[in-house]
Amino acid sequence: MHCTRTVLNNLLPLAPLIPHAIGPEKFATWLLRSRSPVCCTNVFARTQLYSSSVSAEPFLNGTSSRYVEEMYNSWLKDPNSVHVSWATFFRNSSAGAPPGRAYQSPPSHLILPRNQTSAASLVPRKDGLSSPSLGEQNNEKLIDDHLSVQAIIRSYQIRGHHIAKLDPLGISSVDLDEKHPPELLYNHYSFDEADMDRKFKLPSTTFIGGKEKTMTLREILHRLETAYCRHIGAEFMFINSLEQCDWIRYKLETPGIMEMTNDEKRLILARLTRATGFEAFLARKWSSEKRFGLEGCEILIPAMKQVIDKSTELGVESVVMGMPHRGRLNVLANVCRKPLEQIFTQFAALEAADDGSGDVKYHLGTYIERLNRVTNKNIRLAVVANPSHLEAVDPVVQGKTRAEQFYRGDGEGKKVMSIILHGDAAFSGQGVVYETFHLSDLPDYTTHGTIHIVVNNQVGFTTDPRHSRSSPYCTDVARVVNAPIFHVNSDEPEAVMHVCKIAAEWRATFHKDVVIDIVCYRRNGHNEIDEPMFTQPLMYSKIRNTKPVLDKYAEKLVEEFVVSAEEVKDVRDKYESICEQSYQNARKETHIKYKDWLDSPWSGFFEGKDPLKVSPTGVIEDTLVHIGKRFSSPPPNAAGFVIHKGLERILKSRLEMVESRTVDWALAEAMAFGSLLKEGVHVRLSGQDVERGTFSHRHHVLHHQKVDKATYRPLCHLYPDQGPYIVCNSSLSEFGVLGFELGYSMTNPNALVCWEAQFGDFNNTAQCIIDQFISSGQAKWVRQSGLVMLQPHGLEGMGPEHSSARLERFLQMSADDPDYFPPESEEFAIRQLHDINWIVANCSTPANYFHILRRQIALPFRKPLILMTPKSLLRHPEARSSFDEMLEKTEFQRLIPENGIASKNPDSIKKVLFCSGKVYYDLIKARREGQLEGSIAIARVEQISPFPYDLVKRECTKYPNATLYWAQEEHKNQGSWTYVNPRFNTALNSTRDVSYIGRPTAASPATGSKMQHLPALTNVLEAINLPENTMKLGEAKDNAGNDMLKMMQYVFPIVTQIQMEVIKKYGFSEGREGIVRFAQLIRTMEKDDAEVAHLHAQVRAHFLPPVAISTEDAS
Ligand SMILES: Cc1ncc(C[n+]2csc(CCOP(=O)(O)OP(=O)(O)O)c2C)c(N)n1
Ligand SMILES: [Mg+2]
Repeated sequence: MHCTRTVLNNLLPLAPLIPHAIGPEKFATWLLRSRSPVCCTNVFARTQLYSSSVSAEPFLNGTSSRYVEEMYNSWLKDPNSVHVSWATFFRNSSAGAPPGRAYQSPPSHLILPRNQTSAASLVPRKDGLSSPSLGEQNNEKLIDDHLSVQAIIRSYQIRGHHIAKLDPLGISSVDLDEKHPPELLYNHYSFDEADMDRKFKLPSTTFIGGKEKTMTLREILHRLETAYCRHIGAEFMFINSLEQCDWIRYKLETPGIMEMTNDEKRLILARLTRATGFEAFLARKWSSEKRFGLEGCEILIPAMKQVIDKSTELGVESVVMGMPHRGRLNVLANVCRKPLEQIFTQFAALEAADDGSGDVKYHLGTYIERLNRVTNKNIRLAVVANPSHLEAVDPVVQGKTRAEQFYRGDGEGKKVMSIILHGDAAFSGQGVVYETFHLSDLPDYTTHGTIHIVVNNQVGFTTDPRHSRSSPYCTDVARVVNAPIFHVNSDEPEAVMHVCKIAAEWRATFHKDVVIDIVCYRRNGHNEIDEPMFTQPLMYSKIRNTKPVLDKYAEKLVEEFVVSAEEVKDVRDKYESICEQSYQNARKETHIKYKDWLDSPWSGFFEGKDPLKVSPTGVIEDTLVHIGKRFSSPPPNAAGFVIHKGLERILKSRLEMVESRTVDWALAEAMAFGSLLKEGVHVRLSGQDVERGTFSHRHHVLHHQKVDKATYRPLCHLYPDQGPYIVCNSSLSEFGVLGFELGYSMTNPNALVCWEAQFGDFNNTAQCIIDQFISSGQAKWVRQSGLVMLQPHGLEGMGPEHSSARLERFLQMSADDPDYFPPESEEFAIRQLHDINWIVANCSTPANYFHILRRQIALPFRKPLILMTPKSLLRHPEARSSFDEMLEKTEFQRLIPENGIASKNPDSIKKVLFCSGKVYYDLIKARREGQLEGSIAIARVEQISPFPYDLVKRECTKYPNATLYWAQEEHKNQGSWTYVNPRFNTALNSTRDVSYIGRPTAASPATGSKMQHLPALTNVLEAINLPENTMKLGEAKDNAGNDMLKMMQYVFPIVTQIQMEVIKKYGFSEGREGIVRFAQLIRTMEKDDAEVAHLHAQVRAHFLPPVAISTEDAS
């Protein structure tokens, strides 16, 4: 490359001098104008320049330098690979030939290598005969001109969009750049007026000629302008596929390709009339209501209809759409054909006939099945309900689309497709757009191409594009996935229809994303009651003087004699009377029905079901054994499948567990999935690294150690007629992927759809999906979802960011009333679940995990499940369950009561500790170590929300003499405490108090170091002992049996000395446990910290020699 540059640099002074007097101007335009006498002077000047010595090699200008570079590289590899004239040139140039001397014309009788055409032969003579050998000068110009024609064509294909007339207002630059790209300027090339009528052979990279192979330069430029610089600006030359580039070039360049029949034009007019009439009608009837109207982009409606018509014609049967506020009602009315009555009742402030809190009208979804009149085919149209949060619906739409494709067996996306609409500011501003694009080509997430339509009104609320994005176009984000982008002027309806047609065909052909950027304007303020002149005065002065597109287009068609003025009026009047009739009907309505706005109806799912009956979740032992064995085995009949040694051990220990009728966490999960698959339920598990499991515990995909990409998924091979199992590692996105899985879960209730966070902490980057969709979706949109969020949670000294799934946030968003104890009955649990917005749980046993997963499907309705899942418990020897806890007649335990020694003699129990999740194992260990099993009862609240009031009350009642505690490992302002505290009071009718045991409040979820983590945990555990069970120092022995008092005597002077600095800092107490922990800590301290090293030396000298304290706990 260095060499290439050197050669090129040598040659740069040789580039032709430019007649600057003409000023920057489009090349084509200039050439066309250059016939005038004024331009002749300049042409003359150029001609003179050609004869000067410095321009002896004029083909070496900036535009062709890349071409030259490629040729040079190619020549370096093989001198015969380039034309002999180039070979001579490079040879001479490399040998140091002075400027102007490097090029020598080849002998005319030269036999050319295969596939190589003489440049001279490309240029037909003016008389139409092929050109004979030209003289040396002519040859030079020939090459130059040939390169120039190629370069011009390519420049228009690449950069023509920059000067296309895209803005209907004609005031701003859609790509934020006023400049004309130099390669589209006349002075970039070496032609003059005399060349304009010369004919050139067209290269294979263009279709502008149609059937013609040669064309005059004038016509070439004209056709390029028509294809690339009128009202469509196409960006596609970055796509890494010649086939795809050619496909687009063909669709844009072929002469006459944009022509439309009169019928097609009339259809556009009719659709525009409806789009315009709808907004006008709403504006008249409800002038002060916000509706985020489409005025200024009414063409969106015919555009969407065109996409749908074409796609239906190409085989699509179902379209899932997502869109923001702008024009939403119009889309529902005129694209989906939602009954106008239902839309109009939304303006009437009526009471709702069904449950839920509802949403503003421009957020609601819909689902319609209807006949497409153009294609005469049935089509389903769904618009997914969405919150205010712009673009958040994008991944949800994709997940829903993917699921529909899955259930229809539409593996290539031929029958189901998605269309997503965007605003210009949101499209470039919101990161989830990027996250969604990155799902577009992943095997388990692709929807096989989405059509994105941007309503680019060149403003976002009050902010100009120049202040809202750094990229030239608002659509640049789509370039990352090689999606072609078509910018189009909204006031040119036929151009818009043309790109819509191309987009639909592109998707059907390549099954990849495509973007239509409708460059339009916003006739009103951000909404109808907003004043735009405050902030965009010039733009809005222009808008005031801009005719609506309907008027412009109608005038055009009248002029073309396609329609008469009377017909235009007639169509308008007709639509007006349709609206009026629906308005009158709507006025008779007394209620609105949220169900009318459901985007994903589950027909047949609820019918005939007892809403208070849960199917059993226990299974027969044979099922457990069968699944367990399959899950523990390499592929059957595949002896050659080489498994990693470590995995062999894991499989072996799994099998041993099955044989001993026990399960650990991973096995329980596999059994839950497997048993649902057996019942024909589809199971999908998605998230970062879920196939193996972040903690290397799951291993749902076994990898052949010798054959690349050869894998085996045991859970896909359990039963011949089982439900499909999908486990898929996702892109590194939470917002996008969680949204996707939510959408997936909405499509069919007979699927267990699980998303697993890498660590629970990371769910916060998906907070929008959690807040706007998962916790509130049913209330706002009567839409249910049984999505499971698996979230590794627990403070294990791994630092602040791998510790807490922020249980407290989920609990705070739970909608159960802390002051209401529902009536106790057989149906207590199911009624609670029925009424809650989601379930929040933190299971402590594999069996309970098994049951709660299965219960998701056993419920007669669907609720999201937010599950804190363990990390250390995945391998904890005590975190095991027996098959007995999973068999028929067993079920999910909302609360696991104390069932050890303490439960046998409840009256003598002094303390009852309630807890949830992993801390249970720390508590029982401390209780065991303190030999307190007979005096402390420990109960586990497994389902935290909805709160098991009945079971908590029962457990407390059982221990009338005990003090009640809530123990948690999370800090006091985190975890469950603030949620459970008032609910305990309600459960106990405020007759008994519940005290808190745990860490103090903190800003960060967990400490950054193990050194601080362990003592803090110790504090939690110590609280069990205090106050009644504090050991006397004199009685205490450490693990090695050393007398603690003696130890204290050794250590005390130092302890006193360092107490302020360290002990207090790390929260040690002087109890036995505290001393032991302190000693352990000292042993594990980093010695390279000066303060610690000093401390270490002192303590070691006085304290450690006589005692041997187990460090087991500190590991
Ligand atoms: C995530 C998010 N941030 C901010 C807003 C507030 N907001 C509503 S509309 C809007 C402007 C959107 O501009 P654009 O995407 O160009 O759409 P337009 O309204 O112009 O159609 C803003 C900032 C929002 N709804 N969502
Ligand atoms: Mg906008």
